[in-house]
Amino acid sequence: MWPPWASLCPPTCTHTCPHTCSHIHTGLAAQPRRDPEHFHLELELKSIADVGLVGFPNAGKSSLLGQLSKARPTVDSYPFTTLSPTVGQVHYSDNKVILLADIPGLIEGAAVGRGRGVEFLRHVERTSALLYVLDLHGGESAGARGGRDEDAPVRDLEVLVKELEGYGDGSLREREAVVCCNKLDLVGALGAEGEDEREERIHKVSLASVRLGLSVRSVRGVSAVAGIGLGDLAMDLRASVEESRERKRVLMAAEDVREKAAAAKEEAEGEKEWTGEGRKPFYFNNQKGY
Ligand SMILES: Nc1nc2c(ncn2[C@@H]2O[C@H](COP(=O)(O)OP(=O)(O)OP(=O)(O)O)[C@@H](O)[C@H]2O)c(=O)[nH]1
Ligand SMILES: [Mg+2]
Repeated sequence: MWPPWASLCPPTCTHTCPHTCSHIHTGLAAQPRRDPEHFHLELELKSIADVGLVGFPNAGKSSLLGQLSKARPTVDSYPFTTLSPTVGQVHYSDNKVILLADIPGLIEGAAVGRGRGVEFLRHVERTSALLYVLDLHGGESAGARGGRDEDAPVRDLEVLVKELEGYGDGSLREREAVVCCNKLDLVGALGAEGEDEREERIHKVSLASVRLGLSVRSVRGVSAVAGIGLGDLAMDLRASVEESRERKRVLMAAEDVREKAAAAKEEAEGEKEWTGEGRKPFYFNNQKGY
């Protein structure tokens, strides 16, 4: 509505200044009521979670969400079991809570419209951190090679990062992250014998995350089904979220200081400019020109 202060006068007010009346009068004649304006608004729903789980179909995202929180998303051995985002709460012993969002699996080309995952990337847009979920046993790309492929998790990570880079302004790629190598129970021989193989695969993923320049807090080997490494993973997620929030808080404080300094400078320059007689004019709401 124009002018912005006209709403201070009730619609029945016909006074012009100078006058006295009980309501706050703005010094202008009351403006005639205008017809209401009509808008077409398109609202987009975005989940607000602290951590977003991203990974290929079948990597075990929903299984992890189910283990870390009380959420019970559908888990099955076929790809694209999850068709809509699910948010779960992770509770810590000191009563802190963080929210995890499980989204449908991403596939190569998601950023240009393949699969359904990209539709849901908007749900992780506003998260503080990402959890990359990789299938350490084979990974999605292992299928074409007839089963186990020790380099598949690295390739999966590369593809995921490329897809995040291609989404929106590409800032998801820079987000604070934890990489989780799931299905550890299926890699190598059972017990200590298979330890070297498991470590080697996780090491390869760690090297890849450094090479890709991700802001990775840790690379963890876990098993959602066997319950291996989940406590450490939960602690890493919390640390990532807290660090990311702290960084945001510092950036906002710095921005605030910059804005205040700019306003003070502008005001000082305004003082200098005023060469007229008497008091400097008062600008309503700092808006020159009214
Ligand atoms: N052995 C083993 N199997 C696992 C593990 N985590 C998940 N799985 C199995 O992997 C399959 C896929 O798990 P989901 O949790 O549905 O995978 P997802 O990433 O949510 O899959 P989409 O919803 O299709 O994207 C299921 O059969 C799980 O039981 C694990 O740590 N070890
Ligand atoms: Mg799922």
